[in-house]
Amino acid sequence: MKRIITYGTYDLLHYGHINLLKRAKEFGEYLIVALSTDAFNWNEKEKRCYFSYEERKQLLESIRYVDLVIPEENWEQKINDIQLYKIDTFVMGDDWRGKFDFLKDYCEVVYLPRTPEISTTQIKKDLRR
Ligand code: C2G
Repeated sequence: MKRIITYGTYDLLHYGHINLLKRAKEFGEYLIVALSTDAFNWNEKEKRCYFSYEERKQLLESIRYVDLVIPEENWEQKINDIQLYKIDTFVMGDDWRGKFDFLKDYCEVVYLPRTPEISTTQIKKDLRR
C-alpha cells in the first residue's frame, strides 16, 4: 500500500485545497495530512487561522481522499514523519517547488500545480467588498 503525506494550514478550506488532496491521493492508497497547529501557524507562519486546529482537522477528516490527519508542529518534523509513517511520496503545491527537495533522500517528492484563481487571501478580500 503506497502512502502519501502532505502538509498545510487548510484554513478556510476551499476547492483549491480539495484539488490538491484529490491529486495527491492518486499517488497511492493512503493519504496523511500533517495539519499546521494554531501555534505553528501563529509563531512560524504569521497566519491567524479563522478555524481552530480541531475545526480544521474535523473538516479534513470528512474529505474522502484523506485517511489520517496528524499535527504539524514545526518545520523540522518531516523526515521523522516520513520514516515513522513509512511514506512513499511527499506531495506539496508548486508554490513550494524546490523547498523540500532534501526529502528526496527519504521518499519521492512531488510538487503539483496550485489551483491558480483561488486563495484564502482572495476569499477574505472578496468578502470585505
Ligand atoms: N493549494 C493549492 N491551490 C490553492 C491553494 C493552496 O494547490 N489555490 C495547496 C498548497 O500548495 C498546499 C496546500 O494546498 O500544498 C495547503 O495550502 P496551505 O494551507 O496554504 O499550506 P501552507 O500554508 O503553504 O503550508 O510545511 C509546509 C506548510 O505547512 C505548508
